Amino acid sequence: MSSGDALYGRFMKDSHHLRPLRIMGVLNVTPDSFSDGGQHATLEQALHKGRQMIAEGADIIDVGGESTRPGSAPVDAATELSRVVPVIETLRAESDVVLSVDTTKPEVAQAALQAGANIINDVSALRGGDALAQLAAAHGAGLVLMHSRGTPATMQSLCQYDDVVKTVNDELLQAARRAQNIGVLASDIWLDPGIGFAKTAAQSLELLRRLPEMVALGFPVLVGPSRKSFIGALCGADVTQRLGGTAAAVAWSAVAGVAAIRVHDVAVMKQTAQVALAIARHSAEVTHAHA
Ligand code: HH2
Repeated sequence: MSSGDALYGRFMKDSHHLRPLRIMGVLNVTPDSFSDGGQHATLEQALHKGRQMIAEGADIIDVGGESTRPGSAPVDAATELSRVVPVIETLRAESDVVLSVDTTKPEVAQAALQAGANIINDVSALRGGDALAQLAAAHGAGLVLMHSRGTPATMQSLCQYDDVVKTVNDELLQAARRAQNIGVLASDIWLDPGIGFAKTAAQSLELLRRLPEMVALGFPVLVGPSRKSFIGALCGADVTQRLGGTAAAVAWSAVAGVAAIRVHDVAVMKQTAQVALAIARHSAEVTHAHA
């Protein structure tokens, strides 16, 4: 039995780990994102999708202006800014929903925070320097630290780990300590294993299986399995046909105790997480009562 199994057993007996779960809806204002590229590339399309996800009950909308899929082309800051800032400004004027900006560029993060974003979603976990943590600290914003290696051009050749879960957890903890030293509150730091980012399908599955080990680090955990290639590798499903696989990963992650799940299909995944949590809570209570 791995330490992940032991932790999982302990968590199942302790209903307190099943804290409220937030659904983060993905809003890619890009022409080339891996599953929805070009679908919300204009301001009107992006706002339509954002409003739809808010109506479906998204707790957070994650606005991104640069694809990070393997092989994607880098985008300059001016282009990224022009994609995300008008969307954030408009949604902020219309709604109290929590807004995050998916960027690794400090100038984009700064403009997004000024436009009303509440969270910086950094898929490089501060590999580019301290600037994103400094901005989060100065604005009292949340900071997502997602594990990745290399760039979209190189990440698929960077999947060598002895123990992928231990390495990812250690590296994220180091980044979190850095952010705390810069002044970001521990409760504002979210850890994310970076499903599919410099991870094989087997490694992504292992990170999901042992999510309770990341939850046990004490920071809120965010996970983004939605439509990703590990589902295609398992089921042979095209990127447009991965709803069932995504739902399985969402149910599992909810029960594992994550604080938030990043998804493209908000309504379906919110329901999936709600039912999974209700089942887990009930069985945890029953286990408790008979312990
Ligand atoms: N995955 C993607 C992008 N940003 N951020 C976090 N915190 N966690 C993730 O798992 C994550 C992320 C990739 O998905 P998507 O945004 O749909 O695609 P693309 O990068 O091609 O725009």
